[in-house]
Amino acid sequence: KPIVFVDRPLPIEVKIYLEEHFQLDYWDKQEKIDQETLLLYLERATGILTSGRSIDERLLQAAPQLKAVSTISVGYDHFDVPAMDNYGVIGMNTPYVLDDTVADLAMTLMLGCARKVAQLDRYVKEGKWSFADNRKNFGIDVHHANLGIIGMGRIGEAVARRAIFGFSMNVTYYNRTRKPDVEEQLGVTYSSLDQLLATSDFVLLLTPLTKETYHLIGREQLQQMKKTAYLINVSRGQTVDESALIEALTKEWIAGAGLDVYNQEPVPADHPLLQFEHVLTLPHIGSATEATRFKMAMLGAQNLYQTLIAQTPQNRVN
Ligand code: 8YV
Repeated sequence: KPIVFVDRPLPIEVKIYLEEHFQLDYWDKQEKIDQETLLLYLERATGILTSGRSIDERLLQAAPQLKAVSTISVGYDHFDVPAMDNYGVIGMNTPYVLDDTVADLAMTLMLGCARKVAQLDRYVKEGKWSFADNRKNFGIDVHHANLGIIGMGRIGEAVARRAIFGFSMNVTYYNRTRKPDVEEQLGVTYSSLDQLLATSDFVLLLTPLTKETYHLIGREQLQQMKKTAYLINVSRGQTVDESALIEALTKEWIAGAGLDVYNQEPVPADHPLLQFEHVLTLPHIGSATEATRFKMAMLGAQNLYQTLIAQTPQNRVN
């Protein structure tokens, strides 16, 4: 049986599935793998199942038998794809199975920002509820508001469906390529990035992290947004220039932000972004429901089977 290095704990069913087909080097401990064990596992691995490990030149050099790496995530910005191509290593990800779950979280952040959910939860629990000043508790409407989606992939479509059919929102999108079929099916409108920023009440980031999308939202873009608008990020932290965002929040260029992702994760407790009342923060849980994380782990395992045993790769990224 080919050897697969698994660098994280898996649901038992997924482990059993993998053991039917592979010999496992299985690191399921909470603490980080030590260098010696890592090098030993890499030395003999034909496949790797991971979720955020950098697959770079250094790792590829240490893994002479490696043929395939499967990530339990849809994002694969931790893959150095050109280097993997050079070493003849196939990369795979887990699309589709998380679309609805991530879309649900995007709606959660939007609604949470609009109706000040976290702020007001603290307010009630801290015994501050009084009728005298309840105007401060007023939010803004999500229904019929303008939503601008940056990155119209499968998750973007899932959000657009919720926004249009559930909340009667007007949805515009900006994407590398135009999607006429999605426009027709869902009634979304294509727009330039400038136009989207200037007209949206919620600007939602859903792009993968690439050289082109790194710091896509910076000072200039934040200044283009409405003063009443919220920035929502469920993609990758690096699509936003965080110091520009801090400036925008301080100078009130925008109304607030809903963030699931950050430049550095976990976010350090003293990070300036955490000091703002009107920034809703979550710990990168876009796809984190029991059911979806299970499907993602199983698909990650099946991807290795398809490539290494069945020789019919699926969900390839290179
Ligand atoms: C991952 C994610 O599951 O799929 C992605 O790209 O960001 C998450 O859903 C996360 O990286 C942990 O595995």
